[in-house]
Amino acid sequence: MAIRLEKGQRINLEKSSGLKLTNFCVGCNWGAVERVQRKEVVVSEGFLGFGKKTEWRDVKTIVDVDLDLSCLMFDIEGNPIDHIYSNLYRFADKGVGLPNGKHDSMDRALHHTGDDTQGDVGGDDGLDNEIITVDLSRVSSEINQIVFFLNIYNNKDYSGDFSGIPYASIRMYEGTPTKVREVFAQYDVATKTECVGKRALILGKLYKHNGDWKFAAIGDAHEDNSIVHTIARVMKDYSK
Ligand SMILES: [Ca+2]
Ligand SMILES: [Ca+2]
Repeated sequence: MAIRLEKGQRINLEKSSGLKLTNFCVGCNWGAVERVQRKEVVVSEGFLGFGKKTEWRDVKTIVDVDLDLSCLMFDIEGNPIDHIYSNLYRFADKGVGLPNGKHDSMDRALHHTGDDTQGDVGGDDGLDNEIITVDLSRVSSEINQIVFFLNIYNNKDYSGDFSGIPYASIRMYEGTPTKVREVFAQYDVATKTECVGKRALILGKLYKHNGDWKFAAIGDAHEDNSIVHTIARVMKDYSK
């Protein structure tokens, strides 16, 4: 039975079998927004423009929703060591003082499966749209905490908040990006009332305590308009 995470909850990474969870996926699943609009559509072209017929119909349009799952790694003092965020973020040329996005951690313990810029179309497909795979046994010994967060990328299609997305959830599970074997813990985002007006969510962090990895569900929502703001926030407020 998967743990339903609550804000502020801390859990041991121990399965019901007693074994430790070391190899798992942190995945985010969400849906594109479907809107029904009343539109005038041509039902008959007629002849040379004469006799053209139109009528008003309900037309379904899909609005792409681009959520971005990312993480930052820190040492025990809270100094940044490494990062994973979409490689579509090219900060190095823009003078914002952040490195470009990348999908692999330097120690190869974490890997991002790639930037999904749309969300599920036609309903929940049961799979996560962006996933960071984690192998705790390979995490560099200097890394003491890994903070996961989620942003809504401000694209031309969707500039709303989490509450406007049909569903968005985060989970930790065993399996692969295309096959979920066993869900360990789950956290629903879009249903949280505190996410109204918010475009960034600090999900939680993996942290080492007396040599054991644990997970703390943070669940703090913020209004950040850009991942740049969220990265600065994580470094300042969530790195220790
Ligand atoms: Ca994305
Ligand atoms: Ca999905």
